Amino acid sequence: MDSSFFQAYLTSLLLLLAAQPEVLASTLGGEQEDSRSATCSLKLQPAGDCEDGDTCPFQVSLPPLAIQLPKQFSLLEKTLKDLQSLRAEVDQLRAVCLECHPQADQRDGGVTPAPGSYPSSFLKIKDPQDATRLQEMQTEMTELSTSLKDAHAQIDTLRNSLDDQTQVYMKNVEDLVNGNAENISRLVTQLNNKCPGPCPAQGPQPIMVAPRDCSDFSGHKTKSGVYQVMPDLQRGMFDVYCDMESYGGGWTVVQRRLDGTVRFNRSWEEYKQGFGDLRGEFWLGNDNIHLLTKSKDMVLRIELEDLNTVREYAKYDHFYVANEYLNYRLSIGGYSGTAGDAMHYGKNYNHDHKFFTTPDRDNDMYSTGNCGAYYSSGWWFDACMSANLNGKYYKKKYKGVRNGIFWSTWRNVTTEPYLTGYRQAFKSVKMMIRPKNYSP
Ligand SMILES: [Ca+2]
Repeated sequence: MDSSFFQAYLTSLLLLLAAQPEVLASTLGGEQEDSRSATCSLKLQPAGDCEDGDTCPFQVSLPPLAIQLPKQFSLLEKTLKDLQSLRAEVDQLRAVCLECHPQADQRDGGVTPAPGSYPSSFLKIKDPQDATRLQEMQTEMTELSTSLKDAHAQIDTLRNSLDDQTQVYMKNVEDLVNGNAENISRLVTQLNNKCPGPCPAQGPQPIMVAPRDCSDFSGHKTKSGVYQVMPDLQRGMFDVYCDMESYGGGWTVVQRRLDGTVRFNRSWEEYKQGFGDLRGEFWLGNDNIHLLTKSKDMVLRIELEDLNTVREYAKYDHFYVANEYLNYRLSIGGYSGTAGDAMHYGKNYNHDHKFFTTPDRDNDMYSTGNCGAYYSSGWWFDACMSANLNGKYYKKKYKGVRNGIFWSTWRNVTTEPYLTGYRQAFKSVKMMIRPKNYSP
């Protein structure tokens, strides 16, 4: 606005001067020339020599110019000043930002500087006391870190030392045990050297280990006969017949039938204690059989011979008779042999897991009678039987109640009565036991 006004003013003034320079000079001069010359100093005067022709240089001196502007121009001036000030501040801030730029990059990148590694520009703190405190904290942190590393190293050292000490301790214990074992071994050797033969009766008598069954005589008893065994210390020694010759020997015979001289129609108590003659016919006794089969895992071998001198056998790898409180319950299994598994004839005739029954003690599975009484025997009756080796001894085939020695899987034993009316009889029976792990 002011520039266009000034241009108009200048243009009109120049046009006036170019048209009538002398008139302007006289008009402006005239009667008020002195007074106006003080306030209006417009002068047009030659400046230098004229050149060829009519071109002469002139100099124009313009009077001072004062223009009255609207009030808003003062606001404009103030705004310009504010802008100037603002620009200075922006420049200052830009300079500061350029200085701060490296820290901004680090924060944006998520990188946390290590303690004590902050750039000096980052730690610029205006208050000198704060800066000192910060420096102290940095120093303390460094010292704590060093202390922590030292403690860790000490713990490792102690741990290694403890491991070493434990190894040394265990080695000492081992050496002590080995040393004691060597001492005992040396003492035993010395004692053995002092007594090369039977020791004289001095001091306590050496404890003899009693044979628990006939297998313990193996190696120094080769002849079959009656020997003493002690399967249980409380029961003490008792006589048994040992078969040391059949099938590797070491057999403890629990039952024998030979000639019918011994009656087997006996009471519970007699079957409990045993009866007969160990060198002839006998029942070893349920208590003794229990102790023998409890002492070791036993196998049972049954030898059978009929009147036609046919011999067969049945072997059971498992044979155990429980105590009297359990009615001498039978456990039998693992059959092998030639006579057939008459102890497990079928679902209705199975002697395994059956109680012992005598004519005076009914523990059988036959609900309306006593199998022992009916068959004149003591046995592990079911309801009633597919085997009964304690039946009557018949010296020939017989008719009527099948109360003789019976083995249901014997050849023709089931069909013969229907064909001939006679029942099978057996000449001899032997039941004997031996430890399962026995080796002659
Ligand atoms: Ca009954």
